[in-house]
Amino acid sequence: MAENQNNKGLTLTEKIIKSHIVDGEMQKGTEIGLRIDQTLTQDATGTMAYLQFEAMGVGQVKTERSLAYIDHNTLQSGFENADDHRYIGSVAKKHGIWFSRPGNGICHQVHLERFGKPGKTLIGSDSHTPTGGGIGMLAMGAGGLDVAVAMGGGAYYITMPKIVRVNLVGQLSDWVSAKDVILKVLQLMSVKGGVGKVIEYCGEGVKSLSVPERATITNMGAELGATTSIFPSDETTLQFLKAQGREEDYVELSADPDAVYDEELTIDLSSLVPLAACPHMPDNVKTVEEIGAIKIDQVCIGSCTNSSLQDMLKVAHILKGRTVHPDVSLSIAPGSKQVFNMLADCGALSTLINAGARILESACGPCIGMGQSPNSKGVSLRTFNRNFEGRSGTKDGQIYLVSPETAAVSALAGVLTDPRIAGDMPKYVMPEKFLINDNMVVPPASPEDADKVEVLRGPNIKPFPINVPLPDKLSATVSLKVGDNITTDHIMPAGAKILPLRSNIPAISQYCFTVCDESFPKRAQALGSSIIVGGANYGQGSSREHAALAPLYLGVKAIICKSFARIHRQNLINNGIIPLCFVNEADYDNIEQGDSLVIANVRELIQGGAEITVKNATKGYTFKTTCELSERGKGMILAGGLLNYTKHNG
Ligand code: MIC
Ligand code: SF4
Repeated sequence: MAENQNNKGLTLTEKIIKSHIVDGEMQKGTEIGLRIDQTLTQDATGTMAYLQFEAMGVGQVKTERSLAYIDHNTLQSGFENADDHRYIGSVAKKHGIWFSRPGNGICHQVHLERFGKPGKTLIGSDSHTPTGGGIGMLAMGAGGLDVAVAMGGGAYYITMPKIVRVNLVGQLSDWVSAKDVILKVLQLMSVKGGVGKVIEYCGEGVKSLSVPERATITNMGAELGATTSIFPSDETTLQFLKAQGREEDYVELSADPDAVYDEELTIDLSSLVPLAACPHMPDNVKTVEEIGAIKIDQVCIGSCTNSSLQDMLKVAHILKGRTVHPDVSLSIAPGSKQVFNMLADCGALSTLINAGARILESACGPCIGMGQSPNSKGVSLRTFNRNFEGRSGTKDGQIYLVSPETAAVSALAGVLTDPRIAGDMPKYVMPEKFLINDNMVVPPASPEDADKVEVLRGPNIKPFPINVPLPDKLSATVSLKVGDNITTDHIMPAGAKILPLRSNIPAISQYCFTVCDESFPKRAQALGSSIIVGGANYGQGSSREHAALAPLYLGVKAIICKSFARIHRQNLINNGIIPLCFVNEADYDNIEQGDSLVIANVRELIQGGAEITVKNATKGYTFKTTCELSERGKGMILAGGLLNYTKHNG
């Protein structure tokens, strides 16, 4: 193993990779294939993942445990979402997948509580799958097709990451919490600072953080663009597993003392203060004090980042005996049925209701624009992880990402408030045992009975587009030019109106890029074959494959940009859309929408792996691009995507 020839110790990430590697070598920057122990899907990406899984013709899943969660599209304002839930429930039953029913909670929260295991690998068709890093898993977000392949027993491919050691020292002060830690990391590293890296948390400070607090940090590590984030599995992990009645899942895990890291960062927890990510990027971080007492219209508490029992108990204690400010609408969504039930049993739910909180079901809800959109220009404080423009459902909504403490204290004050002014931090006691009842997780049929299970498809479920092999020459017009940090929420917006179309690519594609340019879908379709030009970190954010499938349906053949976000780039490759990067970033400035671009011998150039010359036929000049691909990646682009590739390569 190249990186450790001197018998140097291993990082925790390397240890888990070493025990799961099935293809390639642990050499930084090269592609490696990992055996995947567990998979998860959610409903907004799940229908596509299962349609793709069905298309692969695999019978029973080959993983140790696969789960299908329903948590995103829970607002049923038409038949579509309910049909999708039914489809996922039936397909799960047939193929050996456990089904977490609507109402059971947000996939990442439930998975942490009930199924995550230290030392295991997990991929999920959701970018916040790294939540599992809080319990010492190597947990990564992936496209639905990658999850389908893993369910079928195939390896999951990543670039062997660089590993960053974040050394935590000291201890958090009262009113400062895990959310402030990850906001600090985002401020230091930015939304593209984690690309190609795993963030490993170490040091004395780790001990003071509970598993749900660690999970808040690894969850929002997705916003760094990181492959994943991970904490060691220690005494605290054991306590958590014991409380969940799962101590048999415990293994102690940590990095070797002499492990070698690529980068190091120290954060003194004692020096942290309450922070907030200002509109419209999770790395636009300032101290709450610095932002000042801006008037707020809404507060939302929940999401996979901050919806644990610990978060909810804190909030209940802060709100106890008080009333939410008259100008503020406060909504609270407990992260799981377990959390909800326990809040009810201990009386904290009554405290929240009494204070005027609008209690929502255990689901993603407002985080994905499924209701609770703020008023126009409304200022909304949210304990969530993303504040991209328009994601809340209100285009001019001003979303600030904060901790539960800041959210609760501000909800009472009516203005953004540094919670440290609220006096002593109310004390809450975490129970030793959680309430365990997995009655909302439906087991799959036995393999013998699988044939008898009928897969129920509603009329909303349409076949997904499959690309064709790459031709020798590519001639296409630039249908759109966008700037830096384009998110998948720009490419394929979500929200209550559009999400029900997740199983219907022809219909959902009519919303593709409409946040940036209303006329894009019609124009791209009319062109028949086109190219999108982007800036740096193109495709950051969600794992949604729809951000590749909709452009594919509209005839997009290639993206040329300054750099890509990891999961989106893989989704493009999986669907045979060529991901090209400018060699000279200055060439970005010369291209305009409407320019006609030509790549002669594109197949040969992709195969050869050298620089790819693009001719701008409209302006009469050429420029160079790169398309760094593994042999497997090249195969996928040439074949027109992963499904075609596997058909021909077994
Ligand atoms: C998100 O937070 O953006 C989502 C919705 O959970 C997505 C998945 C999706 O688009 O369905 C994610 O993070 O991958
Ligand atoms: Fe759901 Fe929001 Fe978490 Fe995505 S970030 S999984 S939408 S709660």
